[in-house]
Amino acid sequence: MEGIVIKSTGSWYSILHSANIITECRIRGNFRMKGMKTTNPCAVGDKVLFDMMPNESIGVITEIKERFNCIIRKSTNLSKQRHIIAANIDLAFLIVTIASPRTSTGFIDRFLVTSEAYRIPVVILFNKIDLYDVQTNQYHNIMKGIYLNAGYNCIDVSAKRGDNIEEIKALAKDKTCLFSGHSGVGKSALINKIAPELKLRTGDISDYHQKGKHTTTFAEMLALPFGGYIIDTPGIKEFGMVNFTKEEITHFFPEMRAMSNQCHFDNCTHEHEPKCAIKKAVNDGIISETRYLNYLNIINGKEIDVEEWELK
Ligand SMILES: Nc1nc2c(ncn2[C@@H]2O[C@H](COP(=O)(O)OP(=O)(O)OP(=O)(O)O)[C@@H](O)[C@H]2O)c(=O)[nH]1
Ligand SMILES: [Mg+2]
Ligand SMILES: [Zn+2]
Repeated sequence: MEGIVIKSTGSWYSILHSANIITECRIRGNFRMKGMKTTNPCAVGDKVLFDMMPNESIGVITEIKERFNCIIRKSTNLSKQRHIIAANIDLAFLIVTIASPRTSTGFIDRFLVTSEAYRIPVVILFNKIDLYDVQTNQYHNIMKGIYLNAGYNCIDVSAKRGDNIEEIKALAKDKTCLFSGHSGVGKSALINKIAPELKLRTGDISDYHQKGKHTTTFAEMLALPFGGYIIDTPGIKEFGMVNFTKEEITHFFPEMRAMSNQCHFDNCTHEHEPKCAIKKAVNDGIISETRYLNYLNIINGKEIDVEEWELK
């Protein structure tokens, strides 16, 4: 039988198959995707084949069908463990908050680079705009400007007030969408605003000040009443990137990709080479310095976040 993984707890997988039936399945202990060292062999969004256990209502996954994409992270840059967040995604929403909690541009850029690598389009949602004061609003405008300039669609939203929810609905309709971001940014709250009938659990106001508090504990794919699916995920503290080469990483910064063939050297890393078009564009204010500094951190395997610096 064939179905799609809509929830995974690590040991059990909920498989949605014909006529909207959900079957709980196990996966064989020795099951491994060829050449993939990940903590989870199978993720939400995977299309799988499974066999029913004789005389039981549970099944066993026998095969994972080829993915058209998936998004993988390491728990930190230094860790070797890789985790597949979700598979077969049409669109990723990265939920960002300026405060409570604060999202750094380093985190955003590691997420964006990874999504570019797997060819997953990203929309950045700046949530909790109802909480902004003059200072956070100023910071937000600079941050949003940086990502608009890099070519990303950015939308200001408020799960509390309902600002721009219709815009998210229009983008999500008939697609499989991922909702990702730190714990407490309001992923589940936004999904509840998009589809109130889902009644997802959200954190208490006091919770999101506590580090490591996770309200959503497992990734889950949810059907939207107007068509399409949203995958709600547990908040991630750090987005460690899997290893890419320096050349690849330039390619995953769209504003650099567009310009890198103008560098003097074909294999320019845009770090110290003369006649570098990227460095010139940063000096001329065409490419954001914050993005460029994050790029340098990524190619040098550093995990420093720009939030201690001024956004440029
Ligand atoms: N003021 C305000 N609060 C919000 C908004 N969106 C979410 N919250 C609050 O932020 C807290 C966290 O929201 P959740 O939806 O549980 O966050 P989450 O991203 O799903 O968190 P995890 O499941 O832990 O990853 C809750 O107390 C929400 O009520 C918003 O737009 N404005
Ligand atoms: Mg949640
Ligand atoms: Zn260069």
